[in-house]
Amino acid sequence: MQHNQAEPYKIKVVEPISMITKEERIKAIKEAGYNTFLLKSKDVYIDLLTDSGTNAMSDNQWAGLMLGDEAYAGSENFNHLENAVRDVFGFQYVVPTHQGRGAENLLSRILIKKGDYIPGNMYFTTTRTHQELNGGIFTDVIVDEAHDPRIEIPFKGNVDLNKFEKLINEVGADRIPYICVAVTVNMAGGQPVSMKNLREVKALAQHHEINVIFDATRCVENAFFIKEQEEGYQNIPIIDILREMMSYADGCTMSGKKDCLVNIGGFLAMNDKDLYIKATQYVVIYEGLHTYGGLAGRDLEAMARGIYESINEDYISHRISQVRYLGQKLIDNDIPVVKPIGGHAVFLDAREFLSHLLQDLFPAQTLAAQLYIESGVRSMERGIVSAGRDKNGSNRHPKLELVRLTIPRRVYTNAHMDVVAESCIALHRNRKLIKGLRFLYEPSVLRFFTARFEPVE
Ligand code: PM9
Repeated sequence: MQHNQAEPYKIKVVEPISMITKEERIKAIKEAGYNTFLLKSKDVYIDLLTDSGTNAMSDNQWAGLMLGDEAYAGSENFNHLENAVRDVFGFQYVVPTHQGRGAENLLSRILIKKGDYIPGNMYFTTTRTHQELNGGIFTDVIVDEAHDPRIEIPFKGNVDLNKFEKLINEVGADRIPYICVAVTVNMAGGQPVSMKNLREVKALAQHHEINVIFDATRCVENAFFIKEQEEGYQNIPIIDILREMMSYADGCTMSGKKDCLVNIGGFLAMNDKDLYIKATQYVVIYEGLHTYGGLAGRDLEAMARGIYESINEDYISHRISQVRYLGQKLIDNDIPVVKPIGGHAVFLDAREFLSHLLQDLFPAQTLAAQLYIESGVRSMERGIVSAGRDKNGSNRHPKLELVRLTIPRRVYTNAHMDVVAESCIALHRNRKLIKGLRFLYEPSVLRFFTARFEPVE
C-alpha cells in the first residue's frame, strides 16, 4: 500500500487559518472548561475535532445547491437522494433526517420496547443514548480484541458471533428487535467489519428473525478495507462491495455528515414497507415531512451528489492513505496509537501516553486539552467522559481511553498532518509534567459535549 498519495483534486477555494499565541490558547482552553467542544473555532489552528459535517464539498456539490427545489413537499432533490440510496445502497425506502441521530431517534422509537436488548459492535454515544431513552439495553458484542489498542489484526470491528448467540440464548430472540452493526466502528478506532462477518451476522440474525440494522455512517471507508484486505475483493469496484455489504442488512441509519461528504444531513433507509410507513409517521413529528426530514432541498441534492463522489475509487483510496500517513508518522516516533490505523482518524492511546494518570483523572480529556495548548490542534476525548455513567450513576470505565485526531475529508494536506505529528511528538516528550482534570460541571446526558473541567493540582 502506497502511503503518500497526491490529492485526487485541485484546490479552488481556500479558507485562511492562523494560530493564536500560546498565552491566548491557555486562556481559551481555560474559558472552554478544558473541553475542546467548547473552544471557539477561530481559536483553533488545525481542527481535528471531528470528521462530522467538516467535509469540503466539491464544485459539483456546490453547483447542486443552486438547483435546490425548496418546495415544502415533493422536492425534486428528494427524488435524486432516493435514487442515489436505491442505486448505491440498495435500500428501497429512504426517510431523510437532519443528521444521523435523527435517524437513530426514529429507529429506536419504532423498534425498541422497554426491556429490549440491542446488541452492537461497541457503543456509539448518540446511538446508545437513543436506545436507552426508549428503554433498550445496549449489549456489546464486538470481538474482545477491539478493546485492546495494541492488538493489530484486520477487521477489528467484527461482531463476535458467540457473544451475539449467547445473548439470544440468554434473553430470547423476541427481546432483541435488531442488532446494530457499525461499519466502521468509530469508538474502536475506525475499525472495519469484514464481509464474511456481515454475512454470518445476517445468517444468525435471520435464523432468529432478528433485524440487522447497519450504522452506515462510514460504510464507504469500510468497503475500502474489504477491497484492500479481504480475499476475493481486490478487483471488485467499491460500489459493488457496498451493495453486497448492504444486502446483509434490513436497513441502516446514516449520518451523511461523514461518508456522504456533506455538512449536514442523514437518513434512515430500509426495505420493509411497514417500517417505512411507521418512519413516515414519526419523521413528521421530529424532523419534517418525509420528503425533506429537516433538510433544505439543496442539502438533499448535495447529499445525493456526495454519495456518488464517496464511492470514487481515487477519492476513497486517498482518504484512507492520508489517515495512515499521520498514523505512520506517530508510530515511527513511538507515540502510542490504536492499531491498526482505522478509517477516519488516528486515535492516541491516552492511557499509555499519560500512564501516570488514573482513569478517573480523565487522561484523554487532559491530553486533548494539552495538545491544543501545545499546538492549536483540536482533537476529541473518546474515553471515560464519552462513556458516561451507567444506570446506577457510576462512571463507566471503558478499556479504551483515547484521543481522536479526526481527519476531515478533502480539507487538509499532508503538510498539516506533519504539523499534527510534530505537535504530538513534542507533547509526548514532556508528558510526565501533565496533570489531570476534575469535573466543574457535568451534564446528565451526552456529557462530553458540554462538560466543564478544572486542573487537579
Ligand atoms: N459522530 C463524531 O464526531 C459527531 C457527533 S459525536 C461527537 O464521530 C456514528 C458512528 C457516528 C455519529 C456521529 C453518529 C451520529 C452516529 N453514528 O452526528 O447525529 O460517528 O450526524 O450522527 C460524530 P450525527
